Amino acid sequence: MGGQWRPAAGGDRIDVIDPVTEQVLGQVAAGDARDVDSAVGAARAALPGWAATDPVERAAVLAAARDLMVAGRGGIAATVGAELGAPPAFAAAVHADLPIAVMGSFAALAAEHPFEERVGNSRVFQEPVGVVGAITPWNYPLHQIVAKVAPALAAGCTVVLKPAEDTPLVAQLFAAILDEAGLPAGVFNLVTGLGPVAGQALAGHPDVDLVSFTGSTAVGRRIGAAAGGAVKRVALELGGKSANVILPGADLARAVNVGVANVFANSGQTCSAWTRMLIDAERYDEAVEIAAAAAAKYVPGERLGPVVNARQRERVRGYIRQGVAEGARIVAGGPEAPEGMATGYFVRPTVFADVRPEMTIAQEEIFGPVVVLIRYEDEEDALRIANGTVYGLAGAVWGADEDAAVAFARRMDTGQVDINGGRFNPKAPFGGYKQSGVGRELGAHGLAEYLQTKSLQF
Ligand code: TXE
Repeated sequence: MGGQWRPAAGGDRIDVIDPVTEQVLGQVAAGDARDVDSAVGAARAALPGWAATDPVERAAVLAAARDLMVAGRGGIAATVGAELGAPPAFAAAVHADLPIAVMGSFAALAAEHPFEERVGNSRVFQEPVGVVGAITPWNYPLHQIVAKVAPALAAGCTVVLKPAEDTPLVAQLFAAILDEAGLPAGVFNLVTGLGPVAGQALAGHPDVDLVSFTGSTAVGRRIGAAAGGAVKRVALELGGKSANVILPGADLARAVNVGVANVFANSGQTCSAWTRMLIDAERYDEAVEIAAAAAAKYVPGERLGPVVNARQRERVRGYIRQGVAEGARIVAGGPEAPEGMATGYFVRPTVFADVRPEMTIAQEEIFGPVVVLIRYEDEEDALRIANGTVYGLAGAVWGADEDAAVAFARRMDTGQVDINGGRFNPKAPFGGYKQSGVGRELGAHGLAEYLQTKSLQF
């Protein structure tokens, strides 16, 4: 904070555990309300200077940070690989390359964005919201950080980040990168610590102007309520239960294989994962066979990493047992530990068939390698099922006729839909309908979250 590394005010530290070996990887400071207060003070002090910089100057710092991330790609991948247990290829291609792409896109956007425009007899200015409190989860540790910090810095805001206690090491690495990129002291501040201690202190700090949170719906709801009470800006990226709708004419093998891969990537710990696969009754049995075969390729400890911690493992296994209890049929995987894996927070890649839309495993976010296959009768039925949860974060539609797939997607109550597979676009807005959240991340919409407008009339 304020350009300095320091221990927590209380002197406590948190162990960081490797989810593969269950051994302690390292320790970080366990910050508390006093540390948060100092960090917010540093961010407040740095705000006028940073807010007044030319956006092109801010863009240059972000571009430098992006270049340092490219140079440090191996270190980023190794760090996330260790603290999250991500397999090396996935750690590099996703946990490093995704945030690099996002940082690059905000560097470009900062340089291009019209921070001032004329509207009739007015000049309209887009000004930074102020001091941002960012609270991030462990599932895509660096991506979640960059998706908040990069637009905040591009906008001219200053930041206090409280990363997840499971994956704080890559956050430290990122802080060092921003410092090396030439970011002035105090513009970015990092407080590691526990959610209910450091996170809560940051979310409730009176001198934070905007709280941006990604995590569980339970915590997000509380943060949203507190922000409403304090009349402060809030952005929430919460859970999902996204539908993967395979229309009757679609290429079934491709849709099912890509669909299974989408869920099992990152051990199922993706808020936008297509965890409900919807297949027409006629081709349902065929889809079940393809999905079960696809799951067999996800060998725990090789292509499939562990989940992040013991609590998540127990939670995911509990959902699998619940699915069985409610009458769904396991066609791959199950609640037991994977064979021969006594160590590590591994869960067997699991495919459920005969799932009814109202079952717990078809309604609640499991956040593990579990996909449920639901049968639909016709397109209206598919739409009803797709829209029949409290969430609305993402989804997929597969169809031989792209226009028909797009028409279906337009009727889905969800913030982002991939058509026939889709491809990641760092400039496309990402965020939830319904209880999946408030606000958008990435691209110009993501930048707008960190700006407020002022108009001068002439
Ligand atoms: O999340 P938490 P958990 C979902 C997913 C998962 C479940 C539980 O379903 O199984 O949530 O995960 C901080 N005030 N997602 O318990 O606790 C915490 O320190 C302020 C979906 O790990 O919400 C961390 O930095 N902050 C999701 C962050 O919140 C608090 C990603 C997220 O942790 C806090 C993660 C408090 N009282 C989990 N308590 C997604 N949308 O991608 C905790 N935190």
